[in-house]
Amino acid sequence: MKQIPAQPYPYPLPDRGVALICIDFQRDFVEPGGFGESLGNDVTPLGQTIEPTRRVLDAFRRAGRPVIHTREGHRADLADLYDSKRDRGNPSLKIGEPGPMGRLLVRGEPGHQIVEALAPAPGEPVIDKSGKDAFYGTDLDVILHARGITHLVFTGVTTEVCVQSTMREANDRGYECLLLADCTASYFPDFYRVTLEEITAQGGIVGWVATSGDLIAQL
Ligand code: TIU
Repeated sequence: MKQIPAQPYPYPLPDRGVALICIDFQRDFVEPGGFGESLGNDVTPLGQTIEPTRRVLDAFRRAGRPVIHTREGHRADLADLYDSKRDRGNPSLKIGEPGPMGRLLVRGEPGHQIVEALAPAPGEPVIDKSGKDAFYGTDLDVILHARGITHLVFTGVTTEVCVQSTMREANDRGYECLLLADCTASYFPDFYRVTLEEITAQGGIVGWVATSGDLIAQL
């Protein structure tokens, strides 16, 4: 068992059963013209996570360790879209409406795709989800159990929304969760900072936070 320098104390990294989970690195969140921007956000902070995450992804692949990707989005017929989600905040463009990268947050559209630098490799599961939490309404838990995964290393966007929702749920399901600080970002710098503090407070009540360099050094 290796130890990764982390907050609030070193993260135990076993030789097996550790998966990298890449949350919602989609053009709709990361690039201008997508869902994130339609909600009134400046998307630039999210782009800074791509290069460090690519290095982690490469390290997991080289080490032969499992990688799982998630995407937030809806069926083309929007049958899985709750009215509450569609109408919340009266956005400039609603989910399902045509935008610069196709229909907003709809599966199969250009904006729904994961950015090219972090594109899934053949054999890496991709979890499509309609909510923020990647366990809600998906087979993620079954896939993790089938592969004997007990430890999850989190990267993704945005920190306090889909990453935090999924990490909290994973923690309650008994997974040992590590978030990589330089591989996650928010549209709101304060929310990013406070989410990392929340996760590690109270003795790591949701899990651990480390940097990608410290993890890669041990992979
Ligand atoms: N709006 C926002 O910060 N995030 C989302 O809507 N989805 C994800 O975090 N993936």
